[in-house]
Amino acid sequence: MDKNILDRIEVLQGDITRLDVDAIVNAANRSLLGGGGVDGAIHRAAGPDLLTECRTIGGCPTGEARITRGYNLIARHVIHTVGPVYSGKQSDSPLLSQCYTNSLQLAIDQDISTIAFPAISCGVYGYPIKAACKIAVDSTCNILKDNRSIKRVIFVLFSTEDYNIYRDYLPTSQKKRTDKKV
Ligand code: AR6
Repeated sequence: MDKNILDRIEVLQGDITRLDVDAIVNAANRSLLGGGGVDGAIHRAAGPDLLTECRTIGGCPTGEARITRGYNLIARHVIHTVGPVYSGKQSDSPLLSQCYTNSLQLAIDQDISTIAFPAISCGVYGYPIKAACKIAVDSTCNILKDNRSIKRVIFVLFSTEDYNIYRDYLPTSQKKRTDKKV
């Protein structure tokens, strides 16, 4: 992988709601009206105004992304995307890839230069973390290779096990930057 691309990618272990970035990505459901997991954590941290804005959007199809303000979050924006429910079919992987590419494209369109992703679909939606990690990193690198406006992409993993999978997938040059916790 191109060093210029990898220099803009980090892996952190911790709570995505605490990050100081232009946008954090939410692993939402199609209603965009909140739920459990990272979605619940983001709504709790952002406060009720986030739900009020989400109600005006009218939902989001799987693989697409929508943007709102961040309200009480440190992050200025939330990009809500809807991952696939893992089915083991070939259609899962392009849909998960679209979550990353559509979120990044939205960030580019909105002049967002720092963005953090959770492991979309890897909780309640059951996507195997190793396969999802490869899709997340490869899809992101594909966008970054043609783009200069995104300065920093952070993959935030809740568990040590998931964090180690991402760290192992990224090349050695990146590992020195991945030993932080938030
Ligand atoms: N920071 C970072 N990662 C987190 C956090 C956090 N605060 N909390 C959980 N994770 P999930 P999905 C990780 O289930 O699989 C919701 O109800 C978690 O460990 O949040 O896309 C929505 O409303 C896991 O690795 O999202 C949908 O109905 C990852 O975030 C449904 O769940 C994603 O787990 C979406 O399911």
